Amino acid sequence: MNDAFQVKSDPKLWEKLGMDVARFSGMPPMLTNAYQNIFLSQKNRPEKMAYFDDMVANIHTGRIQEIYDAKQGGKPVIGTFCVYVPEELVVAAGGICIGLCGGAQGSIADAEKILPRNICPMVKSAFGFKVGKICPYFQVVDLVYGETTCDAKKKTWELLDRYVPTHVMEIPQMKRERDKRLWLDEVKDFKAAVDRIAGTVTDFDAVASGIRTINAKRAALQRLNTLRHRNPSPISGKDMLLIEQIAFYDEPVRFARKVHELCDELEERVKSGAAVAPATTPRIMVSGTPMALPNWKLHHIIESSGAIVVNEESCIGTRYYKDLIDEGGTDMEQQMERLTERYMKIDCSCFTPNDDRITQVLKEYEDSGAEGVIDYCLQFCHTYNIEAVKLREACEARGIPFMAIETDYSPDDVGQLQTRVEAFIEQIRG
Ligand code: BJ8
Repeated sequence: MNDAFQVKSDPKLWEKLGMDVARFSGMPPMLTNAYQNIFLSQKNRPEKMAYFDDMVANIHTGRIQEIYDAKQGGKPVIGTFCVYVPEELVVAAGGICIGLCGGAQGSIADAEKILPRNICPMVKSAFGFKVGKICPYFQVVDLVYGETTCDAKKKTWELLDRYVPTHVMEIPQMKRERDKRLWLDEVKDFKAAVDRIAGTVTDFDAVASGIRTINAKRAALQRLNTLRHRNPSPISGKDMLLIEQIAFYDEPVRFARKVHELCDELEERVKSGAAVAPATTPRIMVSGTPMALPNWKLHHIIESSGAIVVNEESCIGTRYYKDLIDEGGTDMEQQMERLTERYMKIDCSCFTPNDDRITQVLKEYEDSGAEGVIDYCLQFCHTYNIEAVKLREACEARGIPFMAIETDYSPDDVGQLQTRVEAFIEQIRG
């Protein structure tokens, strides 16, 4: 345990961002405590995790200051809620793209003063952060870009627009040729909107550079995910999830460099046999809805129950980095088409049919050397919840142990989930 670790505070900066400083001041100590218990209590962590610990220590200060300074320098800062919004085009315009999905219970009461209670906790958490003025990222963005992936999101954006300018990108729900054309137009509209805020028109070279930068970030995560699949695992599932979460707010070039430094260390660990758990530890793959910061609930339950998480088939996971954009486009039109083609491969359950996702889950199960799948569904997410039926059938047909859970951010069901996870691990152990 590292008692010196502390999530830092900067009330003056928060004041400048128009936050509810008095209320937010309680957040860093709470996060410090949770981080020490969940992450720093782990044994034999890779040394290069120090950078990512530091990113958490600076989550409300140093990184916010960087973004604030960039904004003062005229760079556009855009918040997003979904991996369908192409961050390459924000980077191409010299801007910063921040994932704003909410993963905390603390902002849900703020949201429930306005929104119905029986909707997805991720939507409520994000909305509550803005309404309560208790998220520095929400306060620093110029505008947010939502999408039409699910009903809870698309209707919430209409209300969110009262608090922060909210643009909405239409994501088709099928992948036919006419849907692809619609999507291409949406991507072009997005580029125009970003360019307007940046006061520029990004040209071919700038877009090529944005694509290279984000491809490099995704490639670094691919390398890391391949290394974490080794048995015995050189890194815990919790640390991997944390890195996947940090990917949504760190500066992309620095982030990729730090991920590669960690990979270099993991390669050494693999050679020397240094691991975070013995090779006999039950290996679990998690699939399903994303886990936004600081949602570490399921991973902590699984890894405290004697198993290790070896893959996240999730948007904060492989769905974010499994595909790269073809860099061979020779004019702007081709670049946009190739970018759109890559985004069309994201297999979110908002699509119908979405059988590619079932195939992908089975592939990742094989690649990761997992011994069971836990499908994670946030409460009231109907598309993932119903898609779990097909996923269960596909897993059971192949003899893959499968468990579906539906939960939210509240600690109330932790005991019950722990019991179910322990029984599942026993089933894997045979
Ligand atoms: S591409 S998974 S990031 S939409 S969990 S808010 S769908 S009710 S998050 Fe997602 Fe984009 Fe799809 Fe990925 Fe709605 Fe479901 Fe909540 Fe969801």
